[in-house]
Amino acid sequence: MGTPKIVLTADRTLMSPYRGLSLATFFGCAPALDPHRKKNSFWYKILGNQVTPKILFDFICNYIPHTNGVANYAPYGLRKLEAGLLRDGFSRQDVVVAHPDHIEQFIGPETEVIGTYEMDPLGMGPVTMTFTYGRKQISYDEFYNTELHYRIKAAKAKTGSKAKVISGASGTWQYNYDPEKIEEFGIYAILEGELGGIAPEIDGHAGRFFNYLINGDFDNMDPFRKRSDFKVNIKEFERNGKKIHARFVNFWARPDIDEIPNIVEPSMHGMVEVMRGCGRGCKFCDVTLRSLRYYPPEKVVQEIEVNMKKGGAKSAWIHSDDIFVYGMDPRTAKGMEPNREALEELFTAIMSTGVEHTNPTHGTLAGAIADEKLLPNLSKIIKASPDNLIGVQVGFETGSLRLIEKYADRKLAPYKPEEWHWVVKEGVKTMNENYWIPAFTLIMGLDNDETPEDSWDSIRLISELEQEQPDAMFTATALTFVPIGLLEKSDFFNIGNEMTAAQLGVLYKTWQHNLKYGIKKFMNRTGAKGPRRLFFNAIARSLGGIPLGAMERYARRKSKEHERVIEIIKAKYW
Ligand code: B12
Ligand code: SF4
Repeated sequence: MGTPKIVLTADRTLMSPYRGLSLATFFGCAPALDPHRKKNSFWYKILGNQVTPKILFDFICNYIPHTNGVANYAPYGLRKLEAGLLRDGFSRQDVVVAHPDHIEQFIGPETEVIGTYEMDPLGMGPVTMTFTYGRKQISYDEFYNTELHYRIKAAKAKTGSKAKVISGASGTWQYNYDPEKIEEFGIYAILEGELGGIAPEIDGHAGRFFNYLINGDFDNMDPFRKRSDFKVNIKEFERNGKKIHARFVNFWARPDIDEIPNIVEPSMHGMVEVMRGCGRGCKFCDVTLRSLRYYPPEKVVQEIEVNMKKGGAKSAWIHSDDIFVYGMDPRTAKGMEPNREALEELFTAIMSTGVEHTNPTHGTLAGAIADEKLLPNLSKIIKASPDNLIGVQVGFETGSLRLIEKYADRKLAPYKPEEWHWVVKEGVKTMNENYWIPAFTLIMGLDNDETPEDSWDSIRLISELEQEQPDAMFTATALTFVPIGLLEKSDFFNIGNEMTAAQLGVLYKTWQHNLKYGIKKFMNRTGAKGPRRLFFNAIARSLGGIPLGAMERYARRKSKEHERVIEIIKAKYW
């Protein structure tokens, strides 16, 4: 292949199977470099500026395979864009989804546009901000996104290519906070939505958008064009006394299901969508801003078949912002009661493809328990068992009834905010009984409105779960608040400077829980007994104990109150 008109790609952190370890897919959020590390420190002598050793990161974040530089798998959203372009008149020779490590071979004088899929380009996502103390360190997401843009820039310079670089997908809002990067990376334009961070759905207009780009229509486009179209917004930023101008293309659309093309090449991790939007309306969430639509089971099956036939997929990762909303008619289901028949039909169709395993990306606890037959029936269909556990990401958010009512009351529907603790406990029990394992996320510093009492509510709720259900299987990850969704005008929660003693307690409690759960799971997996068991136990404890030890040292440095919180947790909530 020569140099096609349109080159699409994503950085290494989004183009890796992470050796098949599902939790490792978030490893890109880990800190790569600490620019402030003191040169005379112990760690500087060992690792220089590196925080997570690059050799370890690059081993776990192994590149996807490629065929002559063409990526064999790509992020699902990028596959949608590719499919939209092919549908809208571009030929296969015109469009390539390039492997990031071979990007140079596709960039030349004939290249018109280079499109990058960016989920966390500057390391400002919630997981990343937690791991890098609020971007005081540089994450691998940012590191490899920067590397990709530098490679693109160098390849353009080498070949004299005038290709326009366009950044798309959910993370592009981050450039508003660090606009110098737009110039540094040589980005022509940023595609962004009109509200709350989430990317505009380009499915129905892929061809038109790229034709505008190729024809130079965005160079001087009238910013007052009619609303249904793309609008160019030349934003002005001031940084260190210098004015920066950058081109943003704003767009918002709600494509009907038949305007959303099916992927034609395999997606990363065998992921396929079954719905868009969620409808529960949590204020801190951006995906709920996409309106609710469901894929019919046949469309889901067609995409899974692409992943199976062309990508050798044996499992289907079902993208749903809340799977238990699938098929629901919000006009009639006032209490968000799940549509069991629609869900059964969906999962029956998914299993009919012959996949060995399937699991949804996200679900809610309230949805899981609102119909007592739902989870048992679904588990039967998808053959869930102790050897086929169903992992799902679930929002725990907070143990505070005040905060849950204020920011996420419909997350609990059909239950009431005062029933939240019961919903959490019942949800974990029901999920576990049916072999589902929730991976909980909590929000630290929600809208900068979290009091110490709210944090203690979270600590107590996790502890009660552990006491009342000692065999419960779940993980809990506390993430810092990032202003997206309806709270986009709020400030970031600055974990590096603003973490209260009680918030440190939440972080400590969640790590401590994961350590206990992780060891238990590991022991069950290895089936180790006797001295081997003791040996593995010691290794797991010392590795898992590293973050706990770091937090204890942090507490000692910080204040007596921080130390006291850790002591209380150890004495009362261990
Ligand atoms: C799957 C997924 C992942 C997978 C990605 C696997 C992979 N390699 O593909 C994993 C688990 C690794 C992951 C990690 C992270 N994720 Co994620 N992830 C998702 C999820 C669930 C689905 C993404 C998806 O495919 N959506 C469906 C497609 C169709 O939508 P889309 O991607 O936006 O694509 C459309 C448009 O953006 C556009 N488009 C796509 N690409 C391009 C490119 C160009 C050039 C153009 C012009 C247009 C364009 O066309 C598509 C069709 O309309 C979303 C939730 C969601 N509802 O989207 C969160 C989501 C994108 N993730 C999010 C975040 C923050 C992260 C992390 C930073 C972790 C965290 N929570 O802090 C990391 C960052 C990873 C990294 N290395 O950069 C947030 C982003 C929020 C925001 N607005 O910033 C989301 C929205 C979840 C949420 N609400 O918190 N994630
Ligand atoms: S339930 Fe989840 S996806 Fe739905 S609005 Fe709330 S946080 Fe967003």
